[in-house]
Amino acid sequence: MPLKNDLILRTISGEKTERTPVWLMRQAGRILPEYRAIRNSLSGFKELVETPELAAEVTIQPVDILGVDAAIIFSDILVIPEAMGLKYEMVEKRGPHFPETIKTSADVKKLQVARAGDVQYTIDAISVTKKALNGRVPIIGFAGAPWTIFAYMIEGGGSKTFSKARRMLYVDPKLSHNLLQMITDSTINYLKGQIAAGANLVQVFDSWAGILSPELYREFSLPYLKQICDAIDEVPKTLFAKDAYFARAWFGKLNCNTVGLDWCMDIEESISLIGTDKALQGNLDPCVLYGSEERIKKETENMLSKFGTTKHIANLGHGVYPDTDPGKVKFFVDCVKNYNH
Ligand code: 1CP
Repeated sequence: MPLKNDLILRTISGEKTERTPVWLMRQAGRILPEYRAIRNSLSGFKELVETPELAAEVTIQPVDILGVDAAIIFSDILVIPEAMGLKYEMVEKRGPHFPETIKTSADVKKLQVARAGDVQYTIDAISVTKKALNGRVPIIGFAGAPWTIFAYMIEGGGSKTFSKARRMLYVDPKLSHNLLQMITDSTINYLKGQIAAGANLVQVFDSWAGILSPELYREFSLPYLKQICDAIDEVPKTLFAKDAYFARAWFGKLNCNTVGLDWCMDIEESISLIGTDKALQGNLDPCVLYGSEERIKKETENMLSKFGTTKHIANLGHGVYPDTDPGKVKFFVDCVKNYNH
């Protein structure tokens, strides 16, 4: 079915579009009271992720309510470790927790490379979303980057330093590479499954890129990102690596179409490091949305003028914070839509 709004795809391909497209990282499931209403009627986060009709419903909410130019499928990056054999729990108000973690090569041996069918609920959620959207906007599929997934599997949950995960890279590089390769193969299978079900583009989140030194990043993250980019050629690929200042020039050489920037990355400097072949996505500080409408407008327009008229997808520099007023989010979206370059 042809897309009615394909602004994002045309922007990625380099076309000068009628306006800059806009969506927000973590737009589904954080800020909307309509999301909380559904979420509170269920046993927990996982029930929502694993029920395709409901996951589709919360995926579409921001399209209806905020008017964004893409839907990102409602799921989590942690479905991959679970599909590989490491179950996660989502603890209310605290975040993810893995009762078992990876400590030895014997633990790695117990895991399997996941197939797309091992995450059938998200594949099905994409099919249901596709049908319900009826071509209104593109669907973004996603996965965590191998390093970020590895970090949760070793650490067992969120952490400020992920020091157990970083320790593993020094203490047992062989185990680390084996596990990273299994995650990479699983991620490729999973993304291909999402694309077959109807994802129009995919994004890889390397949320914990910034805690590695450039040397470690080059050895333990970049080669696996490259494998993913090279394996996926059906749809455009976006790479978002938080705090990875040192990696921007390397990303310019990867076989991806779009690079996401966080708000601390200078726009002009990023363009010169990454080059003009890639589209760029981002990068407003999510805290701008706590400001007055006047301030939001000023900051948004400043960002839009710096990125210029082509190859830019407006977004925040990381996920929208949960206590942001949805009215301010809508105001941001409208500022982008109304801006005349
Ligand atoms: O009960 C709840 O509602 C739990 C909150 C929640 C939600 C709504 C979690 C727990 N995950 C999600 C959904 C989710 N996660 C999406 C859905 C679509 C969207 O809203 O855009 C996406 C894209 C993610 C991706 C994700 N999960 C990332 C990468 C993006 C990023 O923000 O850096 C990461 C690191 C996670 C792990 C995770 N899941 C949930 C939490 C609280 C966390 C972070 C844990 C930590 O502190 O390390």
